[in-house]
Amino acid sequence: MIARLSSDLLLQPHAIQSSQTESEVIGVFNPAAASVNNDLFMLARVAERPLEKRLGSTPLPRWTTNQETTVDWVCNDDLHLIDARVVALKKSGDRRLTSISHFQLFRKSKLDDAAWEFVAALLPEGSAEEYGIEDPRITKIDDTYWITYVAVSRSGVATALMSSTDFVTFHRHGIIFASENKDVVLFPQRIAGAYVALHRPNPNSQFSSPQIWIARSPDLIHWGGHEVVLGGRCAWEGDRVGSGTPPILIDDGWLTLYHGSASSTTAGTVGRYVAGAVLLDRDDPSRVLARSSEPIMQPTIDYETSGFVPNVIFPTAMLDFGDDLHVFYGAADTCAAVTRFSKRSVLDSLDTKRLGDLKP
Ligand code: MAN
Repeated sequence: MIARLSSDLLLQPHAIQSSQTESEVIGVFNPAAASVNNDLFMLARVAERPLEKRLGSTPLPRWTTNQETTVDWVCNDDLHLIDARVVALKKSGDRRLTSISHFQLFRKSKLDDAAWEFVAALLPEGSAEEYGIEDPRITKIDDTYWITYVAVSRSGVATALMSSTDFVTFHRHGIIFASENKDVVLFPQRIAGAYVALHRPNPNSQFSSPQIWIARSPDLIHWGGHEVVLGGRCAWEGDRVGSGTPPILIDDGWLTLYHGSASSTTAGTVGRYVAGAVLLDRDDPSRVLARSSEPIMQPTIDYETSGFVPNVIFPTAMLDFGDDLHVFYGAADTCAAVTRFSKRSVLDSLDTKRLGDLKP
């Protein structure tokens, strides 16, 4: 771990308005962030669950085409609890989420210490977003803010794209990486003439450690040129890895944070999520120049160690303030928080001998 210069809680569920009268907000977390002139914008995932309780049954929410949630009540005997987030239906084996997420946009001036103010809610749309939208990441390319996000439905977990030039109007561009694929982050400029993304094609390949891949596109919609970039071979990233923060270009190359999780040793719980850093070659970002051998950030503060999913640090944005980096992240799938690191300390922590770890 490296020293944090500061850590601040930004948003907590009790202060967030639910999108539905009959739901309660249980999390506001995994926030995308962007610096726009004198303002900071944060687009956070808001998770809600139905307020109504019925003895012996579990409410499983989903969006309808009428832009509201409906609830499927399933008898507890017909379910397996996977963890706090997910259940499996015994009959079909299909999985469902116990909460449903949408996005809320917040704004704050950089010039004063005022609180984050609510701007707008963005709700799921269409059947590919039936079980909600999750984990947005923002990358500015030329004059447009591109937002990759996870779309969850009965067809699985896919990544969709939306864009905005003003944070007032948002355009949806549909699915860009089909199920199972999430944790997609875009580079802020074309490299060798192509748009570039890091993505995570499947949670656990049966042939390898979990992996982060790279892809290229002529238009941000059609993706190809896929290559593996890194695998998670250490215990702290041995169960899952996924890109976290859209890469930033610094003197040494592309710097990006990713999350890694360890397998859980207790049934019904989620393994611990921590953050690692990786430096990629400026001209060929499929080349790892250095990366963390140990996590740079682990859950230690109470709002990171306890919450809806305890012991989760999920980095989703990194803003470059010269000597300092501000890392925005979800804490315990409950709150949005920010930590400040010195850029030097992150770079000094990277292991130049640890590359992609792709060999068997
Ligand atoms: C998955 C997703 C994330 C969540 C982490 C930790 O990767 O559901 O949104 O933050 O797990 O629970």
